[in-house]
Amino acid sequence: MKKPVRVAVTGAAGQIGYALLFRIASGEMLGKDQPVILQLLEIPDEKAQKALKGVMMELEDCAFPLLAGMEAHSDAMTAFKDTDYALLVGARPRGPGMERADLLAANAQIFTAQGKALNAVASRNVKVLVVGNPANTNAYIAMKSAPDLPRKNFTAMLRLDHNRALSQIAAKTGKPVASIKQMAVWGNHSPTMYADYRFATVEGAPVKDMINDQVWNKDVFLPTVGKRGAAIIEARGLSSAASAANAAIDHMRDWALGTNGAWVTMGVPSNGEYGIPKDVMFGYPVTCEGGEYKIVEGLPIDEFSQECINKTLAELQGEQDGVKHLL
Ligand code: NAX
Repeated sequence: MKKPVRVAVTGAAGQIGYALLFRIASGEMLGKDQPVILQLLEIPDEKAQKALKGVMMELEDCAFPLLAGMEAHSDAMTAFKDTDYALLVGARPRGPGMERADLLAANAQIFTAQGKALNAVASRNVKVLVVGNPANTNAYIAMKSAPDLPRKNFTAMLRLDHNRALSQIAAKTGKPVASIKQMAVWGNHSPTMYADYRFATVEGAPVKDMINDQVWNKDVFLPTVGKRGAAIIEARGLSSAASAANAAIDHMRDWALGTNGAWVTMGVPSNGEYGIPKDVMFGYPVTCEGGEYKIVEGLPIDEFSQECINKTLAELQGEQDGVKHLL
């Protein structure tokens, strides 16, 4: 059996946490031969800490053979100690009457503190995934607050958008979702994201030839993927949780264990690829190998795609500008 690794999860008593922790503990994220120690962070609030204890009781009751330890924390400085993986799920939701600037500022406070804590106490190789919204900007803030850790350790979750795009293409083409390769999602985890199936194939055949309908792309596909989160809230009365947790598992598993050449989407700090300014936390198609991701480079960007990329980039830069004074 391998040596246990430490996995920190914030917002552990929330609804995504509830869909996530059991799958991490069962080995679905890091492999069925990898024991894990869960380091769970919740706000100090008595109700949240009590709810966290309840989740931990259930985790105990699963008697997971891979769960080598479990801790409850209310301080990031202890929760992130020596952690190898950090899934930052907890964030401040938009309250009634809250302006966008207030939301950005409230989250900037959380992710500055958590970035600093990671910088101070986490493993130097920690892999960080930010799920809490606005995910890209929160990941950017955490990265900027952790100057002693490599920038590439910080990522944001675009995988739910990627998976949503795959399932829409599967439905449209009538092909199994597993047969669709080379999907890409560019930009921000928001309705401005650009899901791009121009390079996608099914059993080697180009998806765009199978669909060949730019009106469907623009008027149906992109809005369906972009507004899927709102559609789930409308239908379920609650925001996506199981699918978000599933995407977080996919993201971390692929980053840690590799994709065997397959493309997945991750929000990662730009090094200037595709003209995106350095450090912008941008959704890119990537492949993963040996615990490292690599942006797929050299893809042609046509006029429509460039417009979409410019729009999502402008939104991200607006968010980034909104928190600049707080960093
Ligand atoms: P919940 O409100 O159910 O749970 C969030 C939990 O985080 C709460 O228990 C809260 O006490 C805790 N929390 C808040 N601030 C914290 C802090 N500073 N440290 C530790 N814990 C803290 O929300 P849930 O549905 O689980 O969603 C969590 C976040 O994921 C939200 O920000 C949500 O917007 C975001 N999402 C991101 C997605 C993505 O694709 N990137 C998709 C799903 C989801 O909407």
